[in-house]
Amino acid sequence: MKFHVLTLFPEMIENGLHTSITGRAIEKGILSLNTVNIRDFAGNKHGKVDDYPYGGGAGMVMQAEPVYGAYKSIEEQAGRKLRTIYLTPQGQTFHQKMAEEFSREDELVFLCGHYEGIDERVLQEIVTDFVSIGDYVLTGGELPAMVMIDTISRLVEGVLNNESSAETESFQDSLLEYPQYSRPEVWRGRAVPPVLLSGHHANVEKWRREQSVLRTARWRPDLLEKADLTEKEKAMVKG
Ligand code: 6GU
Repeated sequence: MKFHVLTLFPEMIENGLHTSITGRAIEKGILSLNTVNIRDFAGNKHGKVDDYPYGGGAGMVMQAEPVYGAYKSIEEQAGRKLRTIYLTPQGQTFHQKMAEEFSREDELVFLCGHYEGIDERVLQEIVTDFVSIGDYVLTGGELPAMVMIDTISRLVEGVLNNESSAETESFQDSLLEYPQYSRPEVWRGRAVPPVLLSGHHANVEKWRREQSVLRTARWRPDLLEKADLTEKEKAMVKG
């Protein structure tokens, strides 16, 4: 999978993604990361890429031409039009199913805005998907692009070494995960739940399922509507 990122801050993207699991996958050649500095397409010697908004108002707007030039350089390299995601609070909210869909592409372009946004005309020309990562406002699209790339990356074959990791996903968006414990058995007076030390696999699975249901009811009751609960579990979360 090849990720292209159009940004004024390529070092932010590079530093973030050349780390940990995504970093290793890039080194192994399973993922590829190509950052393009929009400023390199400024078309003036000062590298200026923004200007005042028509109609007035606060802040600056990123101009169409530098963004278009940066996008075109990628399109020419790829030899075809590519799915192009603009990170914006005005987009559709990102979710796991969307990540699964994007993970089926073999090349994706991410466009990161700054200031008060990007000239609407270039967005209409090149963007295929408008995506937000949640209802809060960030200073730019770089962190959201990294969030999306990280989420998509772990769905790509070979990025996680763990073969069962893909199967957890399917239920990840309907119930929260159960709590995990490792050594020591007692830490600062807090013991590991005895069932986890029992060696009784069926009881462990039963306990984990119950913990998932209880946690979801406590912290994300909205998810329970989609979750496939038994009658016993429904009674448990009511009472
Ligand atoms: Cl995609 N961009 C910005 N600037 N803020 C956000 C966002 C995106 N998603 C949530 N907040």
